[in-house]
Amino acid sequence: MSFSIEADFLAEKNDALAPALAEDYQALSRQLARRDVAIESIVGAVMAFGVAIPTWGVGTGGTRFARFPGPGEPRNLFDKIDDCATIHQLVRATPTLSPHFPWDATSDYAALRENAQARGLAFDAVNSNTFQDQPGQKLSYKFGSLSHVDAAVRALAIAHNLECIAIGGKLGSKALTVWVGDGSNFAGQSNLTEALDRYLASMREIYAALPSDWRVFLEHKLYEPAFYSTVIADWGTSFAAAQELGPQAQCLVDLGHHAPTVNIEQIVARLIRFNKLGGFHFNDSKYGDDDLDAGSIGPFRLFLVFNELIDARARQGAGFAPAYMLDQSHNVTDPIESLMQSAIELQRAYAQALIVDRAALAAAQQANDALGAHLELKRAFTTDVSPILATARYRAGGAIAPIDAYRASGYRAHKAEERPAVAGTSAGIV
Ligand code: LRH
Ligand code: MN
Repeated sequence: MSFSIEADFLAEKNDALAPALAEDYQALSRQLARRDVAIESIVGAVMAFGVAIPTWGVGTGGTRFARFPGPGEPRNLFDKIDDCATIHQLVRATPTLSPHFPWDATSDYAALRENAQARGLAFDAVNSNTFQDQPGQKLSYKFGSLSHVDAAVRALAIAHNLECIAIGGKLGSKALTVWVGDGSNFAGQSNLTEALDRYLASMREIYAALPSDWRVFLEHKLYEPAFYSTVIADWGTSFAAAQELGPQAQCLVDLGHHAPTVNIEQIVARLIRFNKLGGFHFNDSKYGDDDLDAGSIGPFRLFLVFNELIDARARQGAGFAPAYMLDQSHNVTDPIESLMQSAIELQRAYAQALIVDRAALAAAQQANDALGAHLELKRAFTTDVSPILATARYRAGGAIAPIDAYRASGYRAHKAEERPAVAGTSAGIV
């Protein structure tokens, strides 16, 4: 029998914490009421917030140097669904999975979909992978994929993306995320313009295969695995490519895919303004594409991204629905704990962005009151909205203190028994 956390156990844990939470909630409710903020509306919005779990983030991640698997590693997508169901059971904010192929390849996608649905989960965007060669693959992606100089390699990469669309269709997905590591390590190694044109020609074939209600997300990245030039290196190239491809093509912003000093919230605002913001891969970073837990390095920057999203929603209305997904590598933590806390940090940034006094902010901006305007954002960012987040979880049947409940449940120890450890060390992200 596969262990799962019992509802009674959770209720017992919550009962012990509920009185203190109610007290903290009342205090925050009074504080926000003085600022004309109806706390109940924020709780409602947080309860409706959802972010997708990256299936590749449910197991322990690694770097090119090494990966140190933890106990009870998920062995396949069904184990990952069990872990994702446990994450959603406790935080009530992660109702979808974003799968990656062929890492998540299986024989029966209908059964997979049913299994996920039975656990209250659905599938968000599917991710293709033309940045690794598969065992027995005749043509290599060593020198690129969709932009490769060899038409046969490009055709292979195109076919893989079409296969991902077909699989996604069986899973109920409505979007394909295309990130390619294509680029060069030496000046002169690649013709920078011809490489882009080959990429665009390949993407046109993938675009043509999209069902009418699907989107394709182009994911830009400054560098890695290429270290001199990258075909889709920045938001400008991604935007121009999406513009050229058509209305179903949009840009995906992975927070770790920019130079350390780049103003990402402004990139988000620009992509929104030009109706090309498709979604996010949330994570955090200090140096490169570190894939650290969202909000663990720069929570203010994460808040500023959500501040742009709320500003845009006020402008664009309900139709504005970027895809929210996490994309992280959990090298030294229990992935379930990191994913739960990361979902909570996104909810925190979202709730704080919702309590910004937008009228006061606009007035200060209009008056060129630089500090006044800044302090309107800081006031929201420095508001401890934890009682709102815990209340949203509690009302949705989750855990008031998810990590404590998870640790007390012994879930990981049970999984270590159920899932025999895989011998040997490895390297790489999965
Ligand atoms: C590339 C990336 C991309 C995924 C991969 C796992 O760095 O962010 O989104 O395909 O990580
Ligand atoms: Mn990503």
